[in-house]
Amino acid sequence: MRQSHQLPLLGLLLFSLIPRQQCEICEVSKENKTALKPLIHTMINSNYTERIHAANALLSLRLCGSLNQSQDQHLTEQFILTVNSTEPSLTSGQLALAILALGACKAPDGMSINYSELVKRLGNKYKEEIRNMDHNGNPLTNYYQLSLDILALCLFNGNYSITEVAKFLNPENKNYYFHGQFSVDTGAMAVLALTCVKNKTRRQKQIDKKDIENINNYTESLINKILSQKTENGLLGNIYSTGEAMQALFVSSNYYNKNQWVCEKTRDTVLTEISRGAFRMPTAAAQILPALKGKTYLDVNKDSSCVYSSDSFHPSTQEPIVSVTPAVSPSQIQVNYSVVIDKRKDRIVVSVTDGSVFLNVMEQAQKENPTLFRFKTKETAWGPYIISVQGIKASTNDRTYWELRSNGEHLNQGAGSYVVHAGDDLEVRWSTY
Ligand code: CBY
Repeated sequence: MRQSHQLPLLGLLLFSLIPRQQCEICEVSKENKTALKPLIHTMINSNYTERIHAANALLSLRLCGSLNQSQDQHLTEQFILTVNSTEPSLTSGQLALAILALGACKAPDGMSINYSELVKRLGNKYKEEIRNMDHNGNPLTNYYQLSLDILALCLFNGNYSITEVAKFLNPENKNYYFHGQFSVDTGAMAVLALTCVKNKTRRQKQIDKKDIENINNYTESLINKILSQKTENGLLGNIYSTGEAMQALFVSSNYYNKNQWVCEKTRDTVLTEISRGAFRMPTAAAQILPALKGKTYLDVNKDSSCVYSSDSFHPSTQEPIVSVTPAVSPSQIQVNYSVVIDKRKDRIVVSVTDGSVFLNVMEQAQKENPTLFRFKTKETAWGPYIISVQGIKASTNDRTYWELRSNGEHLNQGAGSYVVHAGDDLEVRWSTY
């Protein structure tokens, strides 16, 4: 054989010898892309109670190239202003998400963002989390946010100790569990953080081998825990943890076998849930979209040019995600509502309009008996969070909270989203996680 003929063959041989990471990414096909439009529409057109709560949506939209250039510019500029003005009161995870959103990609006219200043501030907030860990074994917020911090510090060259990461993100730590149940959302975010740290250490020389070994073992164990929460229809944990769990699985395909996860099954169940309206909440939409577009938070890169969409979404031209309810006056339904503290149960039957959410029931009960049913909320990216009932306040340090239950079951939605049904037995229960 002449040399010129041998060359392509040699190339092919060499290529087949390169150890490839078999990347399991089951992006939604071109034909199915319209199925994702309601998600994008929800994120762009939602009214966020505080602009910082749009961080997740901005990150997702920019990462997926779902905005056109002027929308990107407008939203990003507004967001910079918000971050700068509210920074002292942001939690570490909120700031980390904001940095990821702003630095998701590089806008053409390079809006001036002082990353190093923001990253320095994040480093300080992260240190406070660690200080609290050392103090009572819990971070100031939670492990989901701690992982977001490490991820942002890793992607944006901030300061963190690899040994500390390897110490805290041990999968046996209680902070991965709520009521003894592994939190898939938390595990997924930790896998993304650990993967970033591991990829980065490959390029550094003086790294303790033991740390790398721990990081590898932890990633493998977390992936197993995530896969053990796979449901029959392919969801990972529940519908709201599936998106980020998919991202974790995308970046860790070396840690599981092909037969352990059929990505297409998960994707198809998610697509069905989109059409049923499960992602009406903008943060829910934001957390599922990247995986459906084959993206992960590790694709955040402030030096890589943004990709823009030619579609433009305007409130007036797009169909709303929720089917419009008929214009007949809604009927009243009755539900049972109780506040449970240990063995004590204060119960009331309230009447609310059909289609009401858990929060409306709590408001009605409070109106009828403020002594027993008074409560306070705080706004979060997932809607209202119940911080206190009868003056008893949830505490991160004590791992206590007000748990929402319906008909004896733990709810997968917050008070502002869960739609109640006639005859429901609703409960807020003083719980320890
Ligand atoms: N985000 C965070 O800091 C939140 C991290 C998170 C793991 C989050 C879920 C996952 C995510 N993708 O964002 C989380 N929940 C946490 C850490 C917590 C704890 C908050 C306190 C703390 N230490 O920071 C706590 C107390 C265990 C908790 N969640 C409680 C609740 C209940 C809230 C009830 C109330 N008092 O208002 C509730 C409603 C469960 C219940 N039945 O009581 C709850 N969480 C739910 C349902 C959820 C899901 C929301 C889904 C939805 N459609 O509304 C969730 C996505 C989420 C938000 N919690 Co928590 C988990 C899921 O079901 N997949 C970072 C920040 C920057 O945004």
